Amino acid sequence: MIDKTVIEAQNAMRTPDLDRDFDYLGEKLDRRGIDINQMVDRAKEFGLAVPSWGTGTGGTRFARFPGPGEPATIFDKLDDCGVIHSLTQAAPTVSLHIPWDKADPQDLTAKAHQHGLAFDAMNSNSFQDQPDQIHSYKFGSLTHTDAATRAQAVEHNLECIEIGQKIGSKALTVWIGDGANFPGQTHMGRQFERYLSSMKEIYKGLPDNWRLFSEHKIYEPAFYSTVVQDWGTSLLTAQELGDKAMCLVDLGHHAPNVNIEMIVSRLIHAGKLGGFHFNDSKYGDDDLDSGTIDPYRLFLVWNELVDAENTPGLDLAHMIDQSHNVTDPIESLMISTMEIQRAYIQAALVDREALAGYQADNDALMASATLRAGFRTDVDAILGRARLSSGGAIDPVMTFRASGYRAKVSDERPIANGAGGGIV
Ligand code: RM4
Ligand code: MN
Ligand code: MN
Repeated sequence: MIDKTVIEAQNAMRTPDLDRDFDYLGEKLDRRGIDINQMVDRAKEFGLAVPSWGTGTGGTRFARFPGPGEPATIFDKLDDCGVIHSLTQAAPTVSLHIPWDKADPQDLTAKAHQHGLAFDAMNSNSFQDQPDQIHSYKFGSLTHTDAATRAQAVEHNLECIEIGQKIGSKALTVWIGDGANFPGQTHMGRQFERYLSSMKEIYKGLPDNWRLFSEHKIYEPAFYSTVVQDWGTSLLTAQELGDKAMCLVDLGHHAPNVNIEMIVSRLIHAGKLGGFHFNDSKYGDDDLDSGTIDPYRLFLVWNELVDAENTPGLDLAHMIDQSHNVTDPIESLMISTMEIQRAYIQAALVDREALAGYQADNDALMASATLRAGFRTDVDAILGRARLSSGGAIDPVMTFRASGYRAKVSDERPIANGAGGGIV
């Protein structure tokens, strides 16, 4: 994969600067009563899941422009995920999408273990028709008016659980595109009832130590109404299903300016926050790299999570869900991994006691300044030191470029077809 000697040589070049930056930041944090080494430990313990589908070049509904050396199989994708983890040391798991990633479970686990990886949540796909499929999802899947079509979609989700059990996954994420393009096209109430009864069938097949994540999204592919369009619907679903059902928040699935951190707070309050799909967006479900458009919002989400980190039962799945249309997907996923980790550490720096005091005194100015002090702190040296001491790269992107990995796999992997649009 990535030659250890390349990582070492790259790190050797950067270690003197890192050491200086680290010492200075340590001194500054000390003045704030923060032990920098504790922050390094936090950064080292942090881990998230990479989406297998994010390792390929994405596209819009207009076009897709493939890059060189794209992964052709799930095993290529796992190799790429191995690279991301070896350089960042912060992405130890992979989230699979079925049927895109269907393969012999033993081969999947063998390949994952080779890279020190494990599997996070399984993702079902009833938003596309597969070649061998009997009933079409054109007019819906879990909510379709036809019982046989719903049963087929339920069956598919149960199969995802079955595959997941064989590879050590413990969760299923359900996102459906069902909805309507025209007012009057569907009866919104009855459609939701059909959704709930299908989800109950899936829930019945969930092993005891598994969780079912319900993922909401405001629109697309349905443009008038979407069945699970908001966190309210997602929460209703999770509450109706039972204890193993939780809500998953994809940061890109809200209208612009929606206060996502407040949604996070509400779901924590309800005991129903299960996990995230991290990405960034400007207009809709843009699936841009995390922290590249609105890093402050990412920080504010993490602020809620750090604030609630000792909540009994809170066990979150941190996953990325992005589409990389113009960048090298490995580089984008590494940048996102580090930006998510950065927001987490910045949130951990917030002086929560002082913040609570200012909130109690209604000192709005100092409360917001206390919060921003975390966001304004450059924690690069903490992240770099965490990676270095775990065997990763101080600068993953530059090390990746120096490794020649992309050129090497370009020679080995078949050239991807560039014609169509779409996410994968
Ligand atoms: C959706 C949603 C799902 C993802 C698909 C590919 O917009 O974010 O999580 O599985 O895209
Ligand atoms: Mn998602
Ligand atoms: Mn999405």
